[in-house]
Amino acid sequence: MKILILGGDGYLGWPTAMYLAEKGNEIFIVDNFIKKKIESEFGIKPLFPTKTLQERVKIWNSQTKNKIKFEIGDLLNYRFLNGVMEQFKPNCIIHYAEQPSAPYSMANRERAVFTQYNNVVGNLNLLFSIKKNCPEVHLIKLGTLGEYGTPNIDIEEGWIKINHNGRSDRLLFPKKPGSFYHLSKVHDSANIEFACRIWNLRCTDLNQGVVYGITTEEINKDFENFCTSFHYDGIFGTIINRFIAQLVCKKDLTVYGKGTQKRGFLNIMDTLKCVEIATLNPPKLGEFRVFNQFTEFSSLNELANLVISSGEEIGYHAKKINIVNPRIEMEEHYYNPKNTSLLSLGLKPLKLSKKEIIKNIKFVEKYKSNLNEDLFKPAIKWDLNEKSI
Ligand code: USQ
Repeated sequence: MKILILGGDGYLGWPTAMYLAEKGNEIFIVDNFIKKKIESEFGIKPLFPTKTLQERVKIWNSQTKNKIKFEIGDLLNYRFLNGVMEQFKPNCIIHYAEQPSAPYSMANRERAVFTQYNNVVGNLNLLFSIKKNCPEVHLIKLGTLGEYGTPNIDIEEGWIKINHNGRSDRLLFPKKPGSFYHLSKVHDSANIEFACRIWNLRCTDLNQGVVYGITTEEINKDFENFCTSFHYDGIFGTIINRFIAQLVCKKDLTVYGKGTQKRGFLNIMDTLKCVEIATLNPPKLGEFRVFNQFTEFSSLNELANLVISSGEEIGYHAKKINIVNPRIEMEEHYYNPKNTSLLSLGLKPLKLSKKEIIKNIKFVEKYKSNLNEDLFKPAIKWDLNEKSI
């Protein structure tokens, strides 16, 4: 397949590019380096020193017959996007190219507006460009499980049948997201569903949980050259990766609030498998298909306890601390999201185990001197103060 990977420099985009190239697909990456710009704004860096995209692609192409191409550019630049589509003519597009941080989107008005403008308009440009250049392409869009929030009913995969006053319909599942970032993905989903309905486009929207992990088979081949951007800070760092970094620094694991919040999560290697499964099983033209992409769910306290007990096996004595929640989110709630679609298409999930956590602790230990403890504090509060408005 000819696969265009938008956001191919990121934590997930780069490993996806290598993984799908290794499977024999022709890969073309686009990225605008917005994450690097935000890193500089906040003075944060990924834990492992990553090579530039240009260097990584050059090294990858010198070592394998499955070459990767790339172009630096922005989805907000419609002319650029059309140029890529005309030149590459993809039959599959994987769209990761969005501002991915919930805290960033909650920092102030400017960053909330930027997040929604960047994500929603970039995605709209993509839909128009698909309609113009390749209406049969399979769009695989990275959405988030956080689009649903924590409703007091089971969470279906994107759609729900509703009976109301004696009539029934199949409607998009109601959304109750928890940040302006998560909202940007809700708006994307609505726009894509509309485009599938009126223009006969086809899309798989992957509502993904919180990803953890450091390595994939391709990264393992040459860690120093191919590692991806692992974050542990309060802007881009996701919870399990943060807990592991905190443990290695012998700091308390920062559980926000009561820690009874439940979240779905998955290993970075399962992200790649899920995306691959989607590429191999495209929906029909006109179909807007939604998969909930996570393999397990549990409470934040349970996650912290698992990281602590894993650390104990190799001599760490960490504890968790329930700090005042910087976010506004439900802490005690019902949670039952469904995830049967990817399983029925053959996903064999990796489980979060002590062994897996210890493996990741050992990677982080090697780069311990790069860890900046100041970045463990939650960077942003959801309850804006006047200055930030
Ligand atoms: N949390 C802590 N302690 C921390 C960091 C986070 O208790 O040190 C809590 C948060 O309050 C939240 C949960 O952990 O309840 C998850 O937070 P997160 O920062 O790991 O993840 P989140 O901001 O929700 O966003 C991440 C990705 C995003 C993706 C999303 C999936 O950054 O791109 O869309 O996970 S989901 O959470 O299902 O929406």
